[in-house]
Amino acid sequence: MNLSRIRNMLLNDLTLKDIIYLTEIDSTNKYAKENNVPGDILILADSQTEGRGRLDRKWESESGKNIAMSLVKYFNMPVSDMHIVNFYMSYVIVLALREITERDSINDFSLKWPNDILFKGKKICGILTETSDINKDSKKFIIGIGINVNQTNFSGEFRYPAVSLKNGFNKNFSLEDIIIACVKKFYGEIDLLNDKEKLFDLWKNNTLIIGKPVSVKTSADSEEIKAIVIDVESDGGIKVEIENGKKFKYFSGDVNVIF
Ligand code: BT5
Repeated sequence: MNLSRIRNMLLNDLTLKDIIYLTEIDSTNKYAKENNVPGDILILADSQTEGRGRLDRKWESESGKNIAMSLVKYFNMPVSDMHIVNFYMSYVIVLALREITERDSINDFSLKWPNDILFKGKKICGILTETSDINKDSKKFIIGIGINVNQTNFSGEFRYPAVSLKNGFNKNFSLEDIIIACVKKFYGEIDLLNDKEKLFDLWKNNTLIIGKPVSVKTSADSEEIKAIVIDVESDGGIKVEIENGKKFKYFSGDVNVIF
């Protein structure tokens, strides 16, 4: 990885203070936690041996071909707003991926509740946001981002089909360019975090799940519920309607669009 280019582009005019580059690590999020990495630091890894998703699920990624990074950031916000960081991050990554690929259409890159980015309906990026210091005004967020870039085969048994930029565009992409674009968008749009309603409007304008039939799973061992998505609300909940007209709102879990 050309670290000096990333440093030149990101450490001069943003509030980002430093970049930690690791060739191999268990998980960039875990590293940030265990080493008490301070705010405004970006951790990059070529390879993760124990990449994680939510609920201790695995994030699988071939060494050197993809992006695995964690951004540590402090935000002053009430506990009731903490979910917006996750929605913000997924939104800015969609903007960055559209810029890199020069594809503006929602049919290419779109958002799937709560924290996935899809390319033509398949998962290209996952985000794992972990928080600490939640009793303090200034809360610490470790925002972990995995993006499938130049890997072409995904052999894992994924709940949702996986795809990379290389699969979609038939060429290799520069990992450095994508890292730079994502971090620039993150700092560039950051005022959106002060306008929750606007952020959620933008998020909703970039998802294809509203109005679609989905199956909802709220935990690993819960039953799948078939429903239609009615809305994603600014409290982070997804509102769905089941067959008998009853409406439910979920704050965690997964949705799969039923095609
Ligand atoms: C996520 O969780 O999608 C969050 C992934 C976050 C990964 C980053 S990499 C840097 C940082 N350090 C870490 O250790 N993690 C973060 P979730 O929504 O729970 O989805 C996990 C599920 O996605 C798995 O159970 C698989 O089904 C599927 N999956 C695993 N690897 C994938 C991949 N490369 N592409 C698409 N889907 C994948």
